[in-house]
Amino acid sequence: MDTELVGQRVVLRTDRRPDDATLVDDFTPELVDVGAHHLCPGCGEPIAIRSAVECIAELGAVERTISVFGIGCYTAFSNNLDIEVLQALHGRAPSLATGVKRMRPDALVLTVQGDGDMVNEGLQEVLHAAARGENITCVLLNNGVFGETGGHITSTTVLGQRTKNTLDGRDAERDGYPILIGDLIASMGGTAYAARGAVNDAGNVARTRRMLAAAFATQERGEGFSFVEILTMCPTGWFIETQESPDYLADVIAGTHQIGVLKGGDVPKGDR
Ligand SMILES: Cc1ncc(C[n+]2csc(CCOP(=O)(O)OP(=O)(O)O)c2C)c(N)n1
Ligand code: SF4
Ligand SMILES: [Mg+2]
Repeated sequence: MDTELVGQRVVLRTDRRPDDATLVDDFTPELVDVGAHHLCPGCGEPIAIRSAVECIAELGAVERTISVFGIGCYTAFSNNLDIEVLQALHGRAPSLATGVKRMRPDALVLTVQGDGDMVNEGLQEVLHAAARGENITCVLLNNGVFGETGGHITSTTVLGQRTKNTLDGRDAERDGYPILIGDLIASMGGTAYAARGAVNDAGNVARTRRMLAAAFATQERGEGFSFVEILTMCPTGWFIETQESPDYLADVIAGTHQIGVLKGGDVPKGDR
């Protein structure tokens, strides 16, 4: 592959690119290494995590941020991040984060968990952290499936959603109803801020970033537990074409897990 300078731009000459294709200048976001990662094309999780670390950078809190990751596809993406990452046992991130925050009250402490990790494997952990009003921020990447282990049903899978073991869609009589975890957390006394965003289009990414910023601000003011659920695409686990997954998120997942602020202020009008 050859490169040459054309004006201010570096032009790549390859067999596969048209001659006038250009490599734009370095848009590498601070804190995110764009080296190879192992998530699927079209996965929403890297977008959600990138949004969180960009908020942390804007806060100027990079050096004192300690994140605690659960176990799921997103865990591998922690290798692409230049922030402190602790690895929790499956479902236990809120308890580990509690210990970190109590020992290091000046740190900005967040957890990153999937729906299988948080709502199946470790539901009591996040509920008790919220009930105690722990001054931490828990981020949920909700794709409605155990993605890493093959796309099985989780407690957030919506009615009618196809998963590996509900190929004809989740059925309430057979499989029960989904847990609306964001609404449940919002109903708890120790929760100062709760919101549900999504990364299926640019508008929702921007909105989700405002939610993350509001959650971190809540923690910085010492107001108690903050929670941001982010709906993420999982075309592999949903068994659909990659390009269909943003609309599938909007039509199927967000129809039940409705996007908006669920508790607390700090978000501009237009978000509920
Ligand atoms: C105690 C324990 N049980 C089960 C597993 C297997 N396991 C690893 S990742 C995973 C799925 C996680 O799903 P989710 O949290 O929704 O994250 P996603 O992969 O969808 O991002 C499971 C069940 C494990 N590692 N440890
Ligand atoms: S299986 Fe789903 S959650 Fe996991 S990397 Fe692929 S698209 Fe993302
Ligand atoms: Mg999941």
